[in-house]
Amino acid sequence: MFEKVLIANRGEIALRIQRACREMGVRTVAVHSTIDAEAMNVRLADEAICIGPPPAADSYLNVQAILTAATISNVDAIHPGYGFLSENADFAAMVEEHGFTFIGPSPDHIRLMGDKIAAKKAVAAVGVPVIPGSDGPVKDERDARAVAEEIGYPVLIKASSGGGGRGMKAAASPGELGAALEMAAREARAAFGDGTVYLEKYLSGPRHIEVQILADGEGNVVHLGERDCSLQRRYQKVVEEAPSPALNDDQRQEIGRIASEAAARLGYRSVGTMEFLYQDGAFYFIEMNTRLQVEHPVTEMICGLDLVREMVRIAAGAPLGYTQKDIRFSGHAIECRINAENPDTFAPAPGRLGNYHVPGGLGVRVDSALYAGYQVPPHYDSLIAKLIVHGANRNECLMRLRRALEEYIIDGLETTIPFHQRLMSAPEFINGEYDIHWLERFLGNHEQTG
Ligand code: MV4
Repeated sequence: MFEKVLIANRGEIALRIQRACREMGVRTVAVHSTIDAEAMNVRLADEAICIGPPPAADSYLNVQAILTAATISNVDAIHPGYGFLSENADFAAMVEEHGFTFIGPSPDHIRLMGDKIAAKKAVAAVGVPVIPGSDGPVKDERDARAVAEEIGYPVLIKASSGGGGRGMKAAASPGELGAALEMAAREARAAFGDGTVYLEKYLSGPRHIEVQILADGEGNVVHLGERDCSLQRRYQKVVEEAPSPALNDDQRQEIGRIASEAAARLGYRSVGTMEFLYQDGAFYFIEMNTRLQVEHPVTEMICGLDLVREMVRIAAGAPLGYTQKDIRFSGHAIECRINAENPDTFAPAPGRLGNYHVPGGLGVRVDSALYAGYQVPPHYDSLIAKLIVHGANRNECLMRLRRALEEYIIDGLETTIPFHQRLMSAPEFINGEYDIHWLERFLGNHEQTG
């Protein structure tokens, strides 16, 4: 087991990783930008190293500074958390080249899954259902038109280096295809430096269901059930839950089996999330994430595993030590992402916390690094806390969530707590009958997806 781990992240996820390490007797090194010097994860770490000024490019994305900090503090391994460098294959490879263990999947798998065309081919080859579309990139309108005629409109043009909705454009008819192709390629080139695009049948009202995978790289793989992440605004998840209210047990077992068998055949190691669109009773793979996800706590709450501990153990060479028959699911969990944003406009609203009171009681978990007097900086993502509740069933979670949201006091800045409270009384949310577009309808802005 590692003696010391560097956590190359900030905020709630840095604290989350630190907690798992501390419970395992593993010492931690926190790296931070100048503005994060007083952050809770920095205070609670065994060592802290400043790696640069506030801009992420100069600090949390500064590979040289992070590797230098790892060398100076003589750590055994680096955990990237999520975001920042967590899915940067070059960073993972450099970490290993510098003699540290990267706590996460192999650089090859990170690279493979970052190329959406290659990822789709790789998982299709190991039995995962994918969305009908082009067999590889579409080079020009003639190419695209031929595929679109075959699969039928509407179609969606997507960036191969994309993700999170950027470089995505829908076309409802042949006349729209040329413009959609051009816009997607231009946006992809600007955002990712790669204008490669591919084409898929556009699913108009799916749910977003993702399967959590855990593998030791020695052929032992388990799935830890699914998460329903359909409640999104501008491709940002706002509420996630496990299990999905849309699936029955047969479907749950089927998609879990497909995902874990695929991970085993790919020789996958560490955590991974296979993202699917679910529509009319069928699943379609869209992407695989090679990182610990923001919403991992809802999975932890229903299966009782500490996913960060499992990542660290696997990276240190331990076998999984259990098989699918040992995984027991219990109850339901829902997570609300609480952002430092105006609850109506969602405009970022950084500021200094006054009174701060965290909800508690049976089945209530808060993952956050906030404290009274903490100054929320404007330089990073606006997520400041995750309120997670667990209950015997979904209704118990809804009651608990309403109660916990009322208890949660964050004075001194605007947060999205009032938005979540409004959501808790929406009939479609209460009934679990929402697809990926429902929230934007509920919020009244009808921006289109593609
Ligand atoms: C799609 C789709 C419909 N049809 N692909 C959004 C970003 C990236 N994860 C892929 N995404 C989508 N791909 C086809 N063929 C709809 C979306 C999509 C979406 C997917 C999951 C969760 C929220 C979403 C919001 C808008 C669009």
